[in-house]
Amino acid sequence: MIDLRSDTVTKPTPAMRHAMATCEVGDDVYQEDPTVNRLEERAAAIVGKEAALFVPTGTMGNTIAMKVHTHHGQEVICDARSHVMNWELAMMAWFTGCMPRTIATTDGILTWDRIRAELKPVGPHWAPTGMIEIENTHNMGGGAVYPLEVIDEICDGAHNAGLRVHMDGARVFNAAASCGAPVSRIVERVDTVMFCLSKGLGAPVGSMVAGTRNDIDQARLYRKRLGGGMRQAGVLAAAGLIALQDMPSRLGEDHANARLLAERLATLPGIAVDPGSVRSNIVIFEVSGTGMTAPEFTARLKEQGVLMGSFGDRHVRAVTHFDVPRDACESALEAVQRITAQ
Ligand code: TLP
Repeated sequence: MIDLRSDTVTKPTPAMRHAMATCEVGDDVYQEDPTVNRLEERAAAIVGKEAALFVPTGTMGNTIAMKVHTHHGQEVICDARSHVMNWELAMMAWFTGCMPRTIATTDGILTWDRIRAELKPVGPHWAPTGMIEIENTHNMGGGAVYPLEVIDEICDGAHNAGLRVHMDGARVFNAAASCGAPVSRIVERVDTVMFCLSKGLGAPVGSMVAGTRNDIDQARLYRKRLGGGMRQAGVLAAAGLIALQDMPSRLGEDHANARLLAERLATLPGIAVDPGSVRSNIVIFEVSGTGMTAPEFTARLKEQGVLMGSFGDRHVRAVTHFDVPRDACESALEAVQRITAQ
């Protein structure tokens, strides 16, 4: 099977498995796992923040960050198709007690002007704005990448308004590979960033939340409350360290493969996609012109040995990653060609 459903499906590399088998471990709830400690220090240094926390999932990382920045009864401003709004089982409401205040966009990229129009002060009738959340790259926006100046403007505007900004940077290393700036520059002005080791970076498990020492001390307590206090987690952190060392520099290959997919898909009958909009490793395309619904399309594709994800009735997503090299992408395209020709 050629699995393009997500970059979450990547399997640990031999170097990761070796590191997992041989690393030193301790009890991380006592902060005594030397490998986890090393990963947290390394991650903080790479993103240019005071401290970082290893969490089991991106969902937990986002949930914790939003809890650190808000109080019950506030609003979180985010894009209407953001992961925190649509894919995290309402954890924002469930754990932080906040409501999302969503903004509709074409590609998931917010601007300060759009955000400013939604700010709410304390008042007798409404929930005040608690924080701003932005997603980079934007998953359902087809892997769209925030321009640096847009992030800076959002952060400056938010800070002047007394608000904090969290970046869901599940794929922020893809954003870095796409815009050519280091992750530390991308997240320079955001208050916290969550990024995943287990997506394009290929680690089997884990995400990081980074921010000020004070925020991360609080985040550690929320992680424990959520049941995320892991013990000899060094076996996972060891793979994360390899992910940070070996994988960011190769993400450009995934982006080139995504571009190839989009360019060839655009030539096939019934498929609509703008290859120019593909900036990272995600391609979302429309299949209604083929006469098939998106679930029918992906079911047919599966019969041909290719897995992609369907979103709603019309949209299909392909995500390129380490375990699907260029020749496998070409085979996937041939499979799509076969089913659109039938
Ligand atoms: N995204 C998954 C699915 O949940 C949709 C995927 O296959 O793309 N933020 C963003 C932007 C994400 O794309 C994801 C996962 C997460 C957070 C959550 O990470 P996990 O799955 O580790 O909780």
